[in-house]
Amino acid sequence: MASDSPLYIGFDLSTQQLKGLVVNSDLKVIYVAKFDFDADSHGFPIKKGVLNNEAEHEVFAPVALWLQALDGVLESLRKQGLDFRRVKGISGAGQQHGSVYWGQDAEKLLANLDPKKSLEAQLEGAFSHPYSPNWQDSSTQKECDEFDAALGDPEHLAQVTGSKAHHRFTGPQILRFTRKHPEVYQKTSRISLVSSFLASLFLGHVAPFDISDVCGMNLWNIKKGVYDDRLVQLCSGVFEVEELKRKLGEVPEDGGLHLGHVHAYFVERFGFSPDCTVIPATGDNPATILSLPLRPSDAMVSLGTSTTFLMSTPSYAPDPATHFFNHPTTPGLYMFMLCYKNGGLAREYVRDALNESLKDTPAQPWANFDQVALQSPPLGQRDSTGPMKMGLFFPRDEIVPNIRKGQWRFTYDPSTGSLQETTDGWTTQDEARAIVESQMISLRLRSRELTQSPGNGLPAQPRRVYLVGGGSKNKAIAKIAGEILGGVEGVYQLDVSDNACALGAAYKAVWGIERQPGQTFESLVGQRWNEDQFVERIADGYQKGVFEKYGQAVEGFEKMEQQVLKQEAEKGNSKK
Ligand code: XUL
Repeated sequence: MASDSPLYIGFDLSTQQLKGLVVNSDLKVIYVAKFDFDADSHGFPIKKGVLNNEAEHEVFAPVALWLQALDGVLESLRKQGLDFRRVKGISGAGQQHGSVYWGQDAEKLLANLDPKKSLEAQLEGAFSHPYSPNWQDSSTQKECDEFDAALGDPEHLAQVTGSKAHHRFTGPQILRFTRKHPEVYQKTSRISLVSSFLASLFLGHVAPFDISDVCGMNLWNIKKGVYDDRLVQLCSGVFEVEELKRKLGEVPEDGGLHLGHVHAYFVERFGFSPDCTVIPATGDNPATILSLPLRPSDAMVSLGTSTTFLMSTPSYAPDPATHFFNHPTTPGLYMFMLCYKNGGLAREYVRDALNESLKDTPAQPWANFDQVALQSPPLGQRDSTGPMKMGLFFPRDEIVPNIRKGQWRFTYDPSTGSLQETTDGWTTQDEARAIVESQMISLRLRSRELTQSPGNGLPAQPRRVYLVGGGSKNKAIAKIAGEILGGVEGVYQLDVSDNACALGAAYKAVWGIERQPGQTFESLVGQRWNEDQFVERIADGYQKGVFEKYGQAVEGFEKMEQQVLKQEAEKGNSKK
């Protein structure tokens, strides 16, 4: 490619770092720069990127830290030799739900940025509040109860906004803010999400919310495409509704909209071209589904400390246990998300118990786990009509379903539908397979209404299953994922290390600038994406017979969850 060909930057402002990733029009990564908040920042007493006030269950991040990080990432790209003149578009991915409170002088300070100074040196005074509540915050139980009640119950709130009330969601956070800091709230001129905050810095004025990220607030009526007046009324607390509406601002529908050119600050300080255009930054999860041309009916499973499941789908079928967001680029599509609290840790506990029972400390701790999981028959069934073993394994409180931490083991007889809570016959060996099955069956149960038959008389299932994150390297997990979730084209590992969000953001910038009129993201990225470079087929998906057997197990699993939830409620262990 010519040395003056266009480049695009995708930023990823996440919990523990800011990353800037530069791609060309062919989607090839040219530069990556990182600023690790704990390791590279100075002046902030943070741990893992955040501060805690345990007494009130608050988790929050200093906004000035992010300014320092952006100064750092841009400097690092300059040092690596990036010719900023070639950058035609900028977009970003922000950790979802966090909010930034701008003060009365914000617009003036943003408009008059001085290229001789760093962003941190001149924008500290732009905020009415120095901190941004973080998605790990859980201080808003009271406000969540009010949000859930506002439309009748959690089901109705989920119908309208795509999710029931969650501690981290921005609406309940803002309501608590009006109560805890009423004077500061009044002095707040605008409220940004982390994503729109990032876009604001480049634009030199406060950017609107992104059409997908706005769905993480419990305020946006997804079907109507407007704020829900009843929820904005609740969220404004004792203050005027119109005042809050002004602080929130408009929400443009087009995820590829040209918000404006970069501010002169970036032109003069770094040598950006004056016509470099800012495209709306979105949330980190919506950006993740843009890291490849994910088609409706493809599923992405992120196997990290917690499990996240993402799908692009034309169906809108909200439920209090799941999330729906507007798709970040494609009107008429939605992003479906399951966000578990448990995942990797639960698998590690079983792995360690297994190695201990085998009196083995293998150099590769997963080797025995994989071997045992693969040797065990599906659902621990000794013969095709025997009882199925299944369980729930939650070392942490879980939200899908909403239940305290704990372990429950059952056997299920699919021929009679009978379910029995018992540890009889369970061995540590059985658990290696059972833990992975439990996680995958839960995903299948909750996504089954969204999948379609791929034709040829095959049952409804995803077209492809993409695995990302640490657990995707594990062969046994990939194989069991394929057996349970299906996937006519197979199970793939998406190998973009931990760059998925930043890549998705960079691709969004490419699409925003280079799309033909009416051209979708999927079409543009689909034409340019080099599959061999990023994905590898690592396991079979749909296998006739096994998939259907797990279909029976899904029925038993659903019953098992209901029974456990009922038992816990009766014991008074129900969890908010
Ligand atoms: C999603 C969520 C997290 C954050 C940070 O609802 O809270 O995934 O987006 O990554």
